[in-house]
Amino acid sequence: MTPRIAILGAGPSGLAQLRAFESARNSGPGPMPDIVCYEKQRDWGGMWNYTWRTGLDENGEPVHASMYRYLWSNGPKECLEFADYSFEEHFGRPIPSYPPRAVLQNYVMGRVEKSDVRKYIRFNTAVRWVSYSEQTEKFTVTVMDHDRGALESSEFDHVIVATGHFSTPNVPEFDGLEQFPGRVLHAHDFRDAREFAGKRLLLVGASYSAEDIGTQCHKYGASEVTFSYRSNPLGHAWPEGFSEVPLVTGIDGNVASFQDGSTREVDAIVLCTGYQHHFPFLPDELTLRTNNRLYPREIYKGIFFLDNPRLMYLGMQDQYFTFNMFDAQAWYARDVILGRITLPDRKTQDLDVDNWRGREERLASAADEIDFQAAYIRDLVDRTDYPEFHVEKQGELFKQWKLDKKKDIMGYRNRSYASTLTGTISPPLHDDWMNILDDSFESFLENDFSTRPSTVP
Ligand code: FAD
Ligand code: NA0
Repeated sequence: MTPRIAILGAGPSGLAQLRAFESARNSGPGPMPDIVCYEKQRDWGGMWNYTWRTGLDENGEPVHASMYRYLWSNGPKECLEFADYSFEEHFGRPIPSYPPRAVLQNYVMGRVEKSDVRKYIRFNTAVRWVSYSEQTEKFTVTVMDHDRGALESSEFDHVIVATGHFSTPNVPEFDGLEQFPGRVLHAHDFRDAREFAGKRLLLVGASYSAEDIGTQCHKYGASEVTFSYRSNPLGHAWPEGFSEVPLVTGIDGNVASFQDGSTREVDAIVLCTGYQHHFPFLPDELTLRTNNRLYPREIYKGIFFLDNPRLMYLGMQDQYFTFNMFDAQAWYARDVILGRITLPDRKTQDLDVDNWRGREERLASAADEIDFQAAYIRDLVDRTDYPEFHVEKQGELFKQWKLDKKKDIMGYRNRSYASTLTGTISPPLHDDWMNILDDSFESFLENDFSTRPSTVP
């Protein structure tokens, strides 16, 4: 019997899974499973599809996108490169290390456009519910086909959840927010920094969203940016106009108070307080419960749901590595489904998870975290035919990236790094990142990038 597989989501993780099966199909004969990928958006790309919409989409589904205008990669592209598809192959020439969203999206989609996987995807189709029968050992996946306006159900032997985890906002409450006279929004609904030009902005949170939305609003003319942290400040050498204060204790009119007793007037508040892993289409017994961390507990090898390994999750970790980590997971999941890798018994799986969790809990620095995620990926890729890529070298680039940000938070995107695939050092941006206000695909790629010297760390 040909196994049937449902892939939920056609973002980078779901597409990695389609690409993994395509690669096996192209590399020789052998039975391949029947695959259906359900995607609620009208196109592939997941988080990388920009939309102006917030709240609900045209079908009444929650808007998936948390990306905003003028978003540039926050890590060097050399750390995201697929092992089987270099940036140079895609663009036909070297491009700078920090591309804007549309350029990265074009690269990620370019690989799948060259393969023949689009035919597996049912677009505009939202997964509503997944159940599992112990008797038949099959999953029933119920979806809403918005083109037909009809629910339908099908049976599968394996389900791969690739629905992302940066779409359902974590929204805390602070005293006085309901009376605040300005805009209050979560980072998930942030779209255009120009809205905040001339405004005094308060950002709650001290991670990537706060850092990036704060720097971007400064770039597009916000008059003041205040970060309020719960645990630790971002700690960068911020230029004039920025400050960091402890957690908000309350808001009175337009005056925010903080744990250190300080107060300040603000015009708008953006809650950059992270996201929840949210799977409204799964029953309790199949739901992964975790916060945003490098090694969620309930999944063996970061993929296989311990209580039912026929259910797999991709991309559920906190992420330094992204696209190539999704590949590593997808190739491994594929090989388990094809019987090329046999999963050990439950006890061995539990011990393996405990071992990785123990390591994760002892991590003391960002450099340790990067090494940890690189080791996790190495453990996966060494067991499949995923082309060799230099994950440890990419880890070293991530460590350099961390140092570059510490040195110059507003200028780190002007740096260049060498591809671990081709060895080519990226050309510099055509101007300092702070001066580039147009982030469109066309305006980025019309530059010849060879007129300025590279700034190599
Ligand atoms: P997603 O990209 O989130 O894709 C999940 C897909 O599942 C979506 O297409 C969604 O529509 C679909 N889906 C969800 N629910 C359902 C359902 N019920 N039925 C059917 N389909 C469903 N990574 C980087 O490498 N570099 C960056 O610069 C970067 N910037 C980021 C900026 C922001 C603001 C955010 C939030 C994330 C950023 N990331 C970045 C991380 C990003 O999440 C990953 O790059 C990547 O998109 C994760 O891929 P994914 O496929 O796991 O999830
Ligand atoms: P993210 O920054 O949205 O990145 C997601 C933050 O929220 C932590 O600082 C946490 O504090 C804080 N927080 C949570 N609950 C809080 C509360 N009740 N009160 C105060 N603060 C609270 O989320 P997280 O999870 O990193 O941090 C939550 C992803 O989006 C990342 O993977 C990132 O790569 C991506 N991203 C990328 C870009 C670009 O590439 C831009 C934005 C986001 P604490 O105390 O837990 O530390 C350009």
